[in-house]
Amino acid sequence: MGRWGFLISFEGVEGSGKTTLAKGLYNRFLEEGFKTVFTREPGGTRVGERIRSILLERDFPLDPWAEALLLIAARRENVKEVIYPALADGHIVITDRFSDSTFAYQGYGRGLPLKPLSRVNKIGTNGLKPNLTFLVDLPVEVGLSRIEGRELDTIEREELEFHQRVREGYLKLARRAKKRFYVLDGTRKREELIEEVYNVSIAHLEQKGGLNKYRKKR
Ligand code: Z5A
Repeated sequence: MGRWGFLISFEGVEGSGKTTLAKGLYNRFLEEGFKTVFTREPGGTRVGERIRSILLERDFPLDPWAEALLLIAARRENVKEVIYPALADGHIVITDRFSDSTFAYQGYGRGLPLKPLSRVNKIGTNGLKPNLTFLVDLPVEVGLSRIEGRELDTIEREELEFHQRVREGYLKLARRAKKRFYVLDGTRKREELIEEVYNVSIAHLEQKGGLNKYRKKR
């Protein structure tokens, strides 16, 4: 277990800036000589990217459980092929979305019951949970206005109330797991946010085995 790495997830509604922050943190870690891997959900593997296209580029309705099961299947592949091997090799793994997305979107957004969703999700994750989750919170109108003008995917085209339920759901999840979640105000400047995300991550890594454990050998 001495070599076991550290898993950081980024969560938030559309246009919250979580991808910008996740990639910003990843690049900063690389510059500082940390062993780090970036992945995203749905995606991260060949099957995951195909599932992503099915879900986000579809123009046909899909049963909410079918949607959840496809997302969890993609997660299982990502955990098995990318996340778990990198953690076993002592890397810091940064994932743009993870299980909390399923609870927020399919649970709170689509209305699927959380308990069974959580049980099925456990098969996808093999019980793996992030060590640290950044929730980038902001009013959904602000997030949606940031992505205006680009071609919207199937979930982005959902009604405003759906996105509001997702935002509220995320905030409930964060209140329930205060130790793991760090909530950021996504309306702030991105440079400031990247700095904060980096400093908070460093503090957690120091507590969990010290920084040298995660540095590349020179
Ligand atoms: N989904 C799900 O339902 N269930 C699940 O279990 C999982 C996913 C895993 C794809 O996710 C979809 O999958 C998603 C949920 C669903 N819903 N949809 N659609 P995704 O993460 O790939 O897609 P997304 O949420 O739509 O991401 P996004 O639109 O790329 O947004 P973002 O990652 O939050 O933001 P960004 O790309 O970093 O930034 C958006 C824009 O804002 C961009 O122009 C930036 O330059 C700008 N930006 C970023 N930060 C700032 C700040 N601080 N100020 C001003 N402007 C900023």
